[in-house]
Amino acid sequence: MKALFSVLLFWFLHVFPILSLLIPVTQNAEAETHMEKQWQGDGTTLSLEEIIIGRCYNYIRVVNPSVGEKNCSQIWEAFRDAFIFKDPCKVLPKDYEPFIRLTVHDVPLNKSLFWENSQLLVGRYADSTKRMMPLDGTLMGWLAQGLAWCGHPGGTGMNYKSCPTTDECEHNPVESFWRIASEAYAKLAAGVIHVMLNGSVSDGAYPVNGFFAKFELTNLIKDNILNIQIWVMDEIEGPDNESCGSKTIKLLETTLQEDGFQYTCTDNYKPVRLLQCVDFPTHHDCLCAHTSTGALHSFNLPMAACSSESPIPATPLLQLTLVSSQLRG
Ligand SMILES: *[C@@H]1O[C@H](CO)[C@@H](O)[C@H](O)[C@H]1NC(C)=O
Ligand SMILES: *[C@@H]1O[C@H](CO)[C@@H](O)[C@H](O)[C@H]1NC(C)=O
Ligand SMILES: *[C@@H]1O[C@H](CO)[C@@H](O)[C@H](O)[C@H]1NC(C)=O
Ligand SMILES: CC(=O)N[C@H]1CO[C@H](CO)[C@@H](O)[C@@H]1O
Repeated sequence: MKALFSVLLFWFLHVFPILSLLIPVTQNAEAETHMEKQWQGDGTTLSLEEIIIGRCYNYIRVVNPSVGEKNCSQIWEAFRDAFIFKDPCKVLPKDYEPFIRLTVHDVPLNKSLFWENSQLLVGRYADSTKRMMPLDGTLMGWLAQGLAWCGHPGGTGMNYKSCPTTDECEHNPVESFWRIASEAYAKLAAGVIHVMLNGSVSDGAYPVNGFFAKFELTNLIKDNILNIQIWVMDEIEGPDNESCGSKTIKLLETTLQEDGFQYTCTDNYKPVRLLQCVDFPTHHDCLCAHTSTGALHSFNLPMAACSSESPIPATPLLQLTLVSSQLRG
C-alpha cells in the first residue's frame, strides 16, 4: 500500500508535470496558430526558441567568436521572460534589460553603421560583420532580426496568430526590443561612424520620428565619436528625391552641427554603389562616367574599372578576353 502510494506520488509529482508540460505545449501551439487573429502584425515566428538558440551559437562560434563565451539558453530565457504570458501592449524596453546585459559586446572602432530605409543594402554591405557591424551584426540584433514575437496570457504564453503593430500599441514586444537595442547599440559607437540613408524615399530620407533620430543619435557618446559619415544612396532606377545639403538631409546636417559633431555627407558613396550595381551591371549609372575613349561604354564596364586612380587599360578587349578565358579555363 505504502509502495503503491509512493509510486503514485512519484508519478503525480515528477512524471505527470513533465508530461503535462510536453504534451499540451505542442497542442496549444497548434491551437494558438488557429486562434482568432487579434492584431494586424504577424504572429510569433514558429520555432522561435530554436531559431534564437541556434542563431546564438552560430554567432558566438562561427560568425563572431571574438565576443567570447555566452550562455545561449540563459540568453533565450532572458529574451522570453520579457514578454511571455504578458499583455502584448504592456512590454517596455526595460523588460529586456537582462537580455541586453547578457548579449552586449564591443562594436569595433569605425565599424558602427546606422541606417534608415536601407536594411537589406546595409546587410549586404556589412557582410556578416566582416566589413561593418550594424545593429543586426551585433549579437542582440542578430538574434532577433526578421522575427516576430508577442505574448498571450494563456496557453503557451505566446501568440502565434498575430501581434500588435506599433500603430496599434506602442509598447509592444518587438518595438520595445528594437528601442532598447538601438539605444544600447548607439552607446557602443566609437571612432568614425556611418549612417546610410535612402535618397529614393519620398517621405524623408532622415525621418525625425525614425529609430536613428529618436533612439540612436540621442544616445551617441560624443567624446567617443571622431566623425559621422552620411551616405545617401539612391536606388538604381529609382528617383533621386534627396541629396546631401537638401530637405531632411539638411536637417540632419544642421542637427549634427548644433550637437557639435564632425560629419561628412556623400551622395551615392561609391563602395556601396558598386554593390548596388551588381544587380544592374549594364545600367547607365553603373558605367564609366568618362567615355572619351568610347571603348569603355561598349564593354559595359562597371565603375570599378573606370576609377580615375586606375589608368584606363590600353587594350581592354585583350584584358577582357584574358579574364573570360581564365574564368572558363
Ligand atoms: C546556462 O543557463 C542555463 C539556464 O539559465 C543554466 O541552467 C545553465 O546551468 C547555464 N550553463 C552554464 C554553463 O552556466
Ligand atoms: C579608425 O579611423 C581613424 C580615422 O580614419 C583611423 O585613424 C584609425 O586608425 C581607424 N581605426 C581602426 C581600428 O580602423
Ligand atoms: C529605398 O527606398 C525605396 C522607395 O521607398 C525602396 O523601394 C527601396 O527598396 C529602398 N532601398 C533599400 C536599400 O531599402
Ligand atoms: C518628396 C518627393 O520629392 N517625392 C518624389 C520622389 O520621387 C517620385 C518619383 O520621381 C515622385 O513621384 C515623388 O513626388
